[in-house]
Amino acid sequence: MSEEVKNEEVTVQEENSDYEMKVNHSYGDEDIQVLDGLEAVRKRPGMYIASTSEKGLHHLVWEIVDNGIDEAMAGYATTITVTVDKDNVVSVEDDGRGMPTGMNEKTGKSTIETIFTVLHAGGKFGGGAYKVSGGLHGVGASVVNALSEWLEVSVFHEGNIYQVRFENGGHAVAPMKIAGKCDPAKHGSLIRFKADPTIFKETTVYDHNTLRDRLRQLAFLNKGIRLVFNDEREEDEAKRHHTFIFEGGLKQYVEYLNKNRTVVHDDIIYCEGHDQGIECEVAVQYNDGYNPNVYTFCNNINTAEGGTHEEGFRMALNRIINKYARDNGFLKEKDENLTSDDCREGITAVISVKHPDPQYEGQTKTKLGNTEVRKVVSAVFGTQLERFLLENPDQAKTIMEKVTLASQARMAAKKAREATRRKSALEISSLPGKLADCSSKDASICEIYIVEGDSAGGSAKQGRDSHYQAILPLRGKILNVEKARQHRAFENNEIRSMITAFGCGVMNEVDTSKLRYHKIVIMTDADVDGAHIRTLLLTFFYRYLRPILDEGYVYIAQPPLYKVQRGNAVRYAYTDRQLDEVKKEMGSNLAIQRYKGLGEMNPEQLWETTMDPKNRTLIRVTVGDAEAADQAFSMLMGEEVEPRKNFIIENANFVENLDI
Ligand code: 1YM
Repeated sequence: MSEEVKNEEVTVQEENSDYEMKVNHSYGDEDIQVLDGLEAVRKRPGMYIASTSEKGLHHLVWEIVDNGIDEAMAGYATTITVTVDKDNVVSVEDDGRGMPTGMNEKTGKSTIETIFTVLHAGGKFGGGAYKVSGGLHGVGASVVNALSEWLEVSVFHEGNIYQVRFENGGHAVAPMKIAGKCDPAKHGSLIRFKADPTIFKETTVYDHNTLRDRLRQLAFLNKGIRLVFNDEREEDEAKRHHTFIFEGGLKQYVEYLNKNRTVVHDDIIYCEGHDQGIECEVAVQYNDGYNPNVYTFCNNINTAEGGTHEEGFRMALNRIINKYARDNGFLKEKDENLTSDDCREGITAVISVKHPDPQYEGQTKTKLGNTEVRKVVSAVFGTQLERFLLENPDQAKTIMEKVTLASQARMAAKKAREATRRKSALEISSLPGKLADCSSKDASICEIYIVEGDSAGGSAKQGRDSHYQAILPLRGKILNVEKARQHRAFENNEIRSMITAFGCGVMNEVDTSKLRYHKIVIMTDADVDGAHIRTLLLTFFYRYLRPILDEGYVYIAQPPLYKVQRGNAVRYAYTDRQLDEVKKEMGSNLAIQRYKGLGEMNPEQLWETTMDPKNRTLIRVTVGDAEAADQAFSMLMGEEVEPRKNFIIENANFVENLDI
C-alpha cells in the first residue's frame, strides 16, 4: 500500500461493531474529502491497483470477490457467483449476511455509501475477524467504485432489496433506498459494475481463462466455498458456466496439478493446522519428473518469490526425509545427507498460510517475510510427513528411491557440468562448429537465430546480415529436458551448443549481462513439427535458462505461410486472413504457393520475409505466471496426446507481445 493512501485524512475506525468515522477536519468538508479520495484514485490508479492494463482491469473483479470470500471464510456465505455479461459488465454476488444496511452516524450516509466512497472504509471495518483474503485488504470496494463508469450495490436482507447506484467517478446518484422486495429467505450482497474505459484505455474486455483459472484457484485455496463463474459472452454452453468447489482443498489442488503427470505414489501427503493465529495447509505428491513445482500462498495471494512459509516447508522436508532415510537404511552411515534439491525432485507441493498481518518483501513484494511462519509450517508439515512415512511404508519406499536416485544423479550432473564449463573455458575461441557467428561484439544489437535443420540453416546463413545476425542450425529434435535428468541434458550436443553460444551460463549460474545476443530468435517451420521443436526449445529455456525468458530475450520468428505472385509482383501472407486480404488486393491470375518449410525459401526470400527488421514480425516470448507455464510444459511434454495437440494449435498461452 502506498504512503499516499496511509496519509489520507479520512480514517474509519472500528468501535465495537459500530462504524465510526474520525475526520481530521471540520465536518462540512466531508463531501469534499470523499471526492478528493476517489479523485486521487482516478488520477493515479497505479497507486491503488497493479496497473490500468488488462491486469489492473481484472484486479477490480478480485477486489470484490475478496470481500465475498471474507464473508464466506467468516462462515456466513457458501457461494460466490461471478457473472460477466455481454457488455463486460461484471456482477459479483454472495449469499452472506449482506452488507450492513444501517446509517453511518458520522457521515450521515448509509454504511454502504460510506464503504464505497471513503477510501479507507473496508479495511478497518468488521467485527474483529481479520480479513485474510488478498488484494488491498478490504480497501478495494471504494477503489473499484472510483474506477468504474457506474457501480450498483444491492443487499438482500429480510425480504428487502436495498440499493445504491454510483456514477460519474463514484458518486451516489441518490441515497440508499429500498428498491424492491425479495424472498425473505434470500440474503447476501450483489455488486455490479462497468469498468471505466477512460481509465482502462487498453481494454475493458475480461479474459475468460484468467477469470476461470483464478476462481478455480480460489476454490482450491478455500475448501468448501463454492465459486460459480458465468460468462455470458461465451457461445459455447460448456464454457459459459463453471462451478468450482473442492471439499478436499489443497489435496485436490495437487491432484489437479499432477493430472498430466505420472505420479510415483498414490496418496497425497496432506496436513493442516494452526498456531499463533496462523493457519497452515500443505499438500504434497511426487511425480516421475525431475523438476520441483512448489506453489506458495499467503492469504490467497500467490507468493511467487516464496518466503518463510516455503523455508519452513523445505526445512521439514529435509529433516524428515533424511531422518527416515537414515533410520530405514536408505542412507548408509558414510553417505552424505540428501540435499534440499534431492528431496524436491519431481515434487508437486502447495503451501497456503493465512496470516492476520502478513509482511511482504522482495523485488515484487511477493515474498513472505514473517519469521514466525517458518516454525509453524515446519512443525505442522513435519509432523504429518513423518507420520505419513511411518504409516505408509510402501509409498515411503518409492519416495526414498526417488530422492536417493536424485542425489546420485546430482553428483553425476555436477561432474558433467564441470566438464562443460571447463571445456567452454578452454575453448573460448571455439564456439560450436555449426555456429555462423556475427562480427559485432555489441550484444545489444546482436541476434542469434536458432534454426531447424541444416538446409534452412544454410539459407539463413546466406541471407543474413552477418554484422549482427548469427545462425545456429539444430539437427533434428533437441532433447526433451522435461523428461531427462540434468546430466543427460548437459551431454546433449544441441544443448551444449546453445549454452556455449549464448555465453551466459546455465541454471542458477545464469548471468544475462554475459549474454552474447540480446535477441535469441527461434525460427522453425510453420507446421506441427516446427511447433514441437519450438516447444522443446522453450522448455529447455524455461528449465535451464529461465532469466533469458523473464528478461525478454527470447523471440519467435514468423515465416510467411504463402507467397502470392502476379506477374512480377510478389506479396507474402503470414496468416490465412492476410492471404484473403492479399488476394483481394492483387486481383485475378494469382500464383499462390504454400510454404511447407523454411527450406523452400531461397536466402533472399528468407531475409526479406523473416529476418529483415524492416519487414519481419518477431513475437517476444514471456512467461506469465509460473503455474500456467509449468502446466503448459508438463502437458506439452507429458503423455496425454489430445490436450497437447490442441495446445500446440492454439499456442497462445505463453506467447504474447508483438514486437516488430
Ligand atoms: C460481492 C461482495 O462485499 N459481501 C459482504 C461484505 C460485508 C459483509 C458481508 C458484512 C461484514 C460484517 C458485518 C463485518 C462487508 N461489510 C463491511 C462493513 N460481497 C461482499 N458481506 N456485516 C456484513 O465484517 O462485521 C465491509 S464489507 F464494513 F460494513 F462491515
